[in-house]
Amino acid sequence: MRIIDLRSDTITRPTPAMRRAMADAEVGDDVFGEDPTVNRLEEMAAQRLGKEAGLFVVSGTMANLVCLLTHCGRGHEVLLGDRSHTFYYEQGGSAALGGVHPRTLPNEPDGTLDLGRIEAAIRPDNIHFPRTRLVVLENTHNRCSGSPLTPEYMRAVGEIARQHDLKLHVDGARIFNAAVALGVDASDLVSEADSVTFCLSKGLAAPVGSVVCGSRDFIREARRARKVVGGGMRQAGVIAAAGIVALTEMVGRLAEDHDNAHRLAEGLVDAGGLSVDPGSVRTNIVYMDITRDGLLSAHLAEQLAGEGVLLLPTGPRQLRAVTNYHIARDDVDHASDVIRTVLKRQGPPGPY
Ligand code: TLP
Repeated sequence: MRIIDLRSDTITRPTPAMRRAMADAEVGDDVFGEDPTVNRLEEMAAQRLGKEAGLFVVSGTMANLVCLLTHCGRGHEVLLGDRSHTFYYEQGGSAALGGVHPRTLPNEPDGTLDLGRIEAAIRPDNIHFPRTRLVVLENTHNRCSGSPLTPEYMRAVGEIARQHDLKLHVDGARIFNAAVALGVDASDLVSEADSVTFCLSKGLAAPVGSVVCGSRDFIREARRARKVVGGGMRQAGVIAAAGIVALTEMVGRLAEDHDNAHRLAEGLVDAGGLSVDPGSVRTNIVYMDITRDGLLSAHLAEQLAGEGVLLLPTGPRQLRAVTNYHIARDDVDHASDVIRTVLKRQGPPGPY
């Protein structure tokens, strides 16, 4: 059966060039700072994002955790979106391991946080209050249609943070998708950020890894945080080598994923039983809300899987599709045909 896996861009497998680079990688002990391939990746990543230094970590979750632990101490408050990955999907790691107090603000549909709400949430100095220390933004915003946040918006938040002596962290798991969608340099999106993380293992198709970027001093401290969470790796050049290929060869093709995502959304606009808004699809993520009475996402996903189309249920009545390196235009057309056919087969809702 033809399988079209749209559950995530994390499913991407390394390219032949990555596998060759991995086999040939020069390595050393990275905890001693002696892996030349890791060092090269860290330098390249920092340079791409306009920061002084980088730190290679195993995952986006570890990248965000290490940054929050580095910026914040116990009892410090962090302002972040109620739909942000850091709040929603990371087990509350910074609270569990670092005693960091999360304060959520509502994400707007485009992934931003209202500037007035950010300012209003910053605590004055008062013995009753935790100390506000950090603001977290996510770009692109996964649970907000994969929206890219503009350089102007990012700078506006950076300015508020600076005025109030706060730090700004950017979860840029898909920052290169944002840069490509907006036609800007990724460094323009994070010029105000004290730390930024991005994933090599999503749309860029590397098998493992994320990079944290920031000032030299920040990265020195972040390296300690990575070690205490067990993230000190040894001959990690074997995986960093794939990351170098990801950064140099895979950014340019992301526009293709964005076109395909838009095409998928367009193809589903009038599929009965689903609500999809192509206007909200700016990058590689498409959300579909089920409008058919009584139909649940788990059930629909199971039926689609039976026909070879894999989607991710992201709520009881919501599904997500993420286009990626392995998905061609023709796959998208086939997937929307399958989704339409399976929806037709559901028939009218039964009595409840
Ligand atoms: N997101 C995954 C799932 O966890 C939902 C996905 O399939 O989209 N920040 C953002 C914005 C992310 O989307 C993700 C992964 C992470 C951080 C965490 O990265 P990993 O999975 O490498 O820990």
